Amino acid sequence: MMEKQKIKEGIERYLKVKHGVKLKDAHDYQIFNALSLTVLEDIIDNWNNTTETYNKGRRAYYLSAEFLMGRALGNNLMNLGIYDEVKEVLQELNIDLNKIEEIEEDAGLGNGGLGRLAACFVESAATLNMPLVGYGIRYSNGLFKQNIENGFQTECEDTWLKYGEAWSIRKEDEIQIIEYSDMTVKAVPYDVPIIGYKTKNINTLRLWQCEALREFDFNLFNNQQYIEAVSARNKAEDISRVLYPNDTAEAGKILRLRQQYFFSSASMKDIISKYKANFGNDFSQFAKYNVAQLNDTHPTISILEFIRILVDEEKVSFDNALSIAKEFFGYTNHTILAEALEKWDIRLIERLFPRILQIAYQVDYELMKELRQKGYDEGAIWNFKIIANNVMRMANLAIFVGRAVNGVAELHTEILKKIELNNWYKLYPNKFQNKTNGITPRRWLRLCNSELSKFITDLLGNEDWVKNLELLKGLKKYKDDDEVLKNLMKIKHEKKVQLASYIKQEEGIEIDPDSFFDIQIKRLHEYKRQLLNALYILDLYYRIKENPNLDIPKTTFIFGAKAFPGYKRAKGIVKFINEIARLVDSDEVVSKKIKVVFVHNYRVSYAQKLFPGSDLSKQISTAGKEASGTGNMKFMLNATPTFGTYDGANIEIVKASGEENNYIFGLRVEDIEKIKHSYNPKWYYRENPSIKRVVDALINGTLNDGGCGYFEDLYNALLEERDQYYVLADFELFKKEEEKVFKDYKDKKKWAQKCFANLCNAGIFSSDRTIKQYADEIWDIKPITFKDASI
Ligand code: 26Q
Repeated sequence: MMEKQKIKEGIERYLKVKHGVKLKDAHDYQIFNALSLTVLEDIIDNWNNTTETYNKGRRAYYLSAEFLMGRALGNNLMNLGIYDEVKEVLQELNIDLNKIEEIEEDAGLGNGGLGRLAACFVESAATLNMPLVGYGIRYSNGLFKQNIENGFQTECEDTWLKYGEAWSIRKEDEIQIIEYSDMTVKAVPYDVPIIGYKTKNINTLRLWQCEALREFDFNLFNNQQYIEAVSARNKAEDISRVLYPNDTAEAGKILRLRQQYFFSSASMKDIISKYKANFGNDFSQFAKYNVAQLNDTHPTISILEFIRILVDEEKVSFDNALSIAKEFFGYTNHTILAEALEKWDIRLIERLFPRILQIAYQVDYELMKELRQKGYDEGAIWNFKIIANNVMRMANLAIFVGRAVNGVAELHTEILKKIELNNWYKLYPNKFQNKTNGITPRRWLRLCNSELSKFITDLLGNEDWVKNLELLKGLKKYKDDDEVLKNLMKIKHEKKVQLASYIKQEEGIEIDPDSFFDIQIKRLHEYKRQLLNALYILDLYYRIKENPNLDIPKTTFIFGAKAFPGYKRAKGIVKFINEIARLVDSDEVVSKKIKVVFVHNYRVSYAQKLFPGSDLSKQISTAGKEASGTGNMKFMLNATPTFGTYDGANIEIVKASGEENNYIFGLRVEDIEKIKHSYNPKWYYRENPSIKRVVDALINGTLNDGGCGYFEDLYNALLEERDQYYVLADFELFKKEEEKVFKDYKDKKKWAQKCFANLCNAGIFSSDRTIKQYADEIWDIKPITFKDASI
């Protein structure tokens, strides 16, 4: 534990040496930096000891193109158990810790669920003392910043490093050299400490930054060819310059492929060189000490790079290299759609790294050999092939080589086994596993909702639940206790007041904390069906106009979502929601009953304010499309019922907390399976006047997209393109279910009990549970602390 005096001295010292200022003249960002460095300094010994200890035993690596970390300071102080001390020290210096936390830029190095999952996983692994190292890319620009202008989404770059970044250490002496056929670059590791909750172990997230071998070409510069002189440097820096802002596979961008190879190659070289340093050149022991998890197919080229290094540089035979790889890699799938699986044009691969393509052919040959031996005919083999139709199918590579293949929720894994990857499942039934996602209770409850955390701790008598979330079950005995339920709802109200004031500050919009907060926050996608929610709200608008006394609680509908900049239809939906917001506001009667807010630039730090201040969690994806969802778990953990389809982890949420405490509606996977060939949205449009009214609003001038064609496109998506996501088919069911919500909400006690039941049963969605399952069932790693080891 750090003493207060030490913290104070540290801040003053770092203000002096890093910023050249005295405390009284320091800006908030300088105080942020100085405080962060003070804490970092204090943990370095533990960090190095942890690394040394992990180096000696079996370790797992989490390879991920994305780590959506959000802010570090608050979480680190809390996990170290010094949050209150630091708060007091700053108070004595007349500084508000909260303000210092708020100036930290989010590390937005991810798109959404997959990236945030990686962040939760490394935190859980640290908390559990699990020897797990994260490997990723240090993008100089994270996911774009979103603005809303006149209802339209606009984007600009996310320069999160602009004030420097306090929480990582550049490891100049552990640079790796990465070779493409047309360029050679440096991969510079930046190590981020991953601080677990109340443990001395400090884990590592190693992010690679791409740099040129040389700063500039001196001769060109002397010739006054200034642009040419730095062009190689720029080309190198381009590789880790920006995170691609799409969260589904988008066809062949060469720079994206360079990025994938860049961090895959750097990570493989790093792992192999550490192995050699610790255990020598005998690779027969490699898989005993190392296991790597591929977070989707984005790092899958690691498999080929690994084999290449072993064969070409370490003189291991190809057969041996392949069998080591088969023990070394595991693969997690996060997508259901077959067409979203990553494929790379082999001409691109050949152009950038021809040797990798040769290796891929060799691996493919081994696969075919095995299939032929097992009696598969050539037609069947075609579907398994790694290289076919001039593309490399990354999932096939990952499944063939992987020691395990896992989905991220029960339904998702079932769909993989029965449908999408059925051919593979029949070939390797034992490879397939389920690992239902989880979230870290530290960030998603203890940090973002200290009020609810205190309530829990007071009832349970201690804070053990933070590390053992199943202990929340112990709250169940209070499920009928009026006092407890009242306190829970008091806290919820307090968090809604805080959220309302944040929204006022960020959006300039006033919302009523006494209204019902109905929230949908996630990436914008057609399959997630923000459009269904929006059409419902528009219908509600018409119904209130018809009947100003419509019996509903005053409701605030909140949306937060970034649309991929090139995804026109998603951007149309953003505009549509904002136009509905405007329409509602412009009506004196309706605006007394409902309000629509689209918060801009939804991100981790915003999420930490939204989940605690929610009354209803909207999870309304087309059944079978959402692999898991993790936002749904964050609502649940903050005592908020789910309003959702029977999809992804919603199913497990409802199983854990009871159908009666949530709102499940809509077509299920098997219903959709039955109607998919005969589905006719025009029938719904003709037969249901409410549907007709809201769909027509898209084209009859009620709502205006400024003539850009967005709304007509949405209209066509629903009626002319056969409503791929069954929006109209689920409309009436949605409406009935929301009516049920409004009715139930009237009974305050019963509502509180639903909230409470969700909290009590959220334990299984801790990412600690998920990580333990990966550790036991795939990685075969065990917790280890450095005091146990001889160092
Ligand atoms: C691939 C190739 C080229 C360009 C981009 C991509 C790409 C990038 C990001 C493809 C997919 C992603 C991200 C996917 C994602 O976030 N999936 C979500 O993963 C969560 C964690 O498992 C699940 O809870 C969500 O259901 C799933 O949608």
